[in-house]
Amino acid sequence: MRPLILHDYPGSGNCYKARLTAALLGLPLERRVYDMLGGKTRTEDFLGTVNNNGRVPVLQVADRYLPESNAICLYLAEGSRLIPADPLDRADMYRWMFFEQNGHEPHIATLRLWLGYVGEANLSDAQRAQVPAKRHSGEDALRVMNEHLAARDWFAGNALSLADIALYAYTHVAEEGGFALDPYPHVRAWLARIAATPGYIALRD
Ligand SMILES: N[C@@H](CCC(=O)N[C@@H](CS)C(=O)NCC(=O)O)C(=O)O
Repeated sequence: MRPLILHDYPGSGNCYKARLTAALLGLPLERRVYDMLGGKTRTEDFLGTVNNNGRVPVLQVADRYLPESNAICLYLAEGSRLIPADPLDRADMYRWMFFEQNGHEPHIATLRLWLGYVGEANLSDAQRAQVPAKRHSGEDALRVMNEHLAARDWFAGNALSLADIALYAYTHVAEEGGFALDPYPHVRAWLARIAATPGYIALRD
């Protein structure tokens, strides 16, 4: 495989998805770290070369740049055990990856960023007004996950897949956004299963 460069921010769960996928598959990644909170993913150079959407992660393969965490994971894991062979299981994996981007990350990751990194005192009035709705939607996502995991160990098929990696990234640090995980025992057991997987790396490794 050609050298893989990850344009990265260490505290980002989206970037961590790519690092965790690569680690579980034993793929070497070269990291280029940006001071995201200092605006370094919004410079003219970054926007013109790496991602005109101003965000990380971006995977660079030779002179091509691939943004979007879940697309990066799919590229890294192509043909591997992290993508179910059965078409319906594979579709189920996509389903949870889409859920993660649509029904989980916008609430749980955003509250983690606002409350854990930016700080409540520094939020704009518009951001502060959105906190209760994001709290409600994030708790609903955790409920949906907990119910799904009541009868199974993994989100899709019967082994760890990219669906688990995508959902793990911000669930395991949801408490940094003020989400208590106590009411979700099946989610907590699943988090422990992932952390015990050979090759696992922590977010801040
Ligand atoms: N849907 C994208 C979201 C990427 C994203 O929001 N990245 C954040 C870090 S987690 C970022 O780079 N923010 C910088 C900014 O908005 O200026 C993905 O899954 O990769």
